[in-house]
Amino acid sequence: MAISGHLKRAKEKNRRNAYVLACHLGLFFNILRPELIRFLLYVGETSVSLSLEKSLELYEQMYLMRRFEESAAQSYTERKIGGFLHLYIGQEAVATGVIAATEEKDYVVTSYRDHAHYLAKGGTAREGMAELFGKEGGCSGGRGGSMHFFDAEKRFMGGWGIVGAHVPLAAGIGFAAKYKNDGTVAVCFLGEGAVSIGPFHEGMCLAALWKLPVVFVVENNRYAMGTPIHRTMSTEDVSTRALAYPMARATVDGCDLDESYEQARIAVKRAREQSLPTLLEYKTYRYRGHSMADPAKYRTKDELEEWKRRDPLNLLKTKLTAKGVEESVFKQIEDKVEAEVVDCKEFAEQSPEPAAETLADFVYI
Ligand SMILES: Cc1ncc(C[n+]2csc(CCOP(=O)(O)OP(=O)(O)O)c2C)c(N)n1
Ligand SMILES: [Mg+2]
Repeated sequence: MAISGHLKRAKEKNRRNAYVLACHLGLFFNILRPELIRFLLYVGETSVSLSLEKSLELYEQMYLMRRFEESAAQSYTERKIGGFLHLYIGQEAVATGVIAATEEKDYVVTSYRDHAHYLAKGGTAREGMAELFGKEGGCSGGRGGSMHFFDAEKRFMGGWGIVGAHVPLAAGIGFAAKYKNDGTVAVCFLGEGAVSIGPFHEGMCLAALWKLPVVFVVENNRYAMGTPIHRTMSTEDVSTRALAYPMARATVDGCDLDESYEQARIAVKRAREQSLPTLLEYKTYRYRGHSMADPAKYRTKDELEEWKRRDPLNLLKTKLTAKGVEESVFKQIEDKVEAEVVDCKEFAEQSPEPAAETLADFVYI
């Protein structure tokens, strides 16, 4: 009896061991499979660099983003802008490089830190600033403000305030593109603070399951409001979120415009030609607080200074100077942008307030 009991227990233990081994092997292959896909997808890709002319055009765009927001910050302190104001300063190479890799017909959707994405998608500084001022001439008729820039005609699908909630929308846009077979791609920008939230996983799950032409761009600026990433994730490698679905992934230097463009170009091509999603993690940093109301005391001066040494605008300028672009060329671009920023503020100030009788327009009651 004692022997048969012993044998029974030994058999059970063996079964348990076999089960644990099978689980480990399953886990191993589950992780290996997307990594293999990732490797195969990159094989045969030759890099395409930005021309000098295009780089200068994008420098102008980045300089406009920077000066547009510095001007907005000034207007905010003058109380000309109400509500929230989340600045993108420091992250410009991400939106610029990624959107440069798309076509006009492609869709972009993003979170509340949306001014730069709107400008990169063809939005005007005038309509952007008027939106911040809450005026009729704004891109959302003055009803959206900083967090809700929209321009459906330009295929800029907003400006969303609920963290992660726009990720399933991006999957929906990708689904429509695939259903209509119109060759368009959806690009979804989100913060690293969104990758542990339910809707992020719902969107990722469907994009992988239905093989949707979507590029998810996580802008990892290391903080979600005042919470550093190490307090909410067990890994610093945000791109590993792609492994579960599985989906191709890459980690990108978000300060370097060329790399930003190149990795997005590969992902957009994959979406357009093979109808496959990608998760790109861009390592970046915001120089200001979460919003104008945040003095950002949760980080050290040294940390901020270290990131500022890799300022995306300076990095690009240094690279272009090394290629022979003279200071006078930058000066010309910067003067043009300064005039545009002055003009957009004047436009915003002169644009009328929305009429009182339109108060309930665009509102679901
Ligand atoms: C579902 C939800 N929870 C909480 C908030 C409050 N909130 C606004 S922004 C934010 C942090 C998001 O950080 P991240 O995604 O990293 O974007 P970043 O601000 O760094 O661009 C939080 C928690 C919200 N808007 N929505
Ligand atoms: Mg963040």
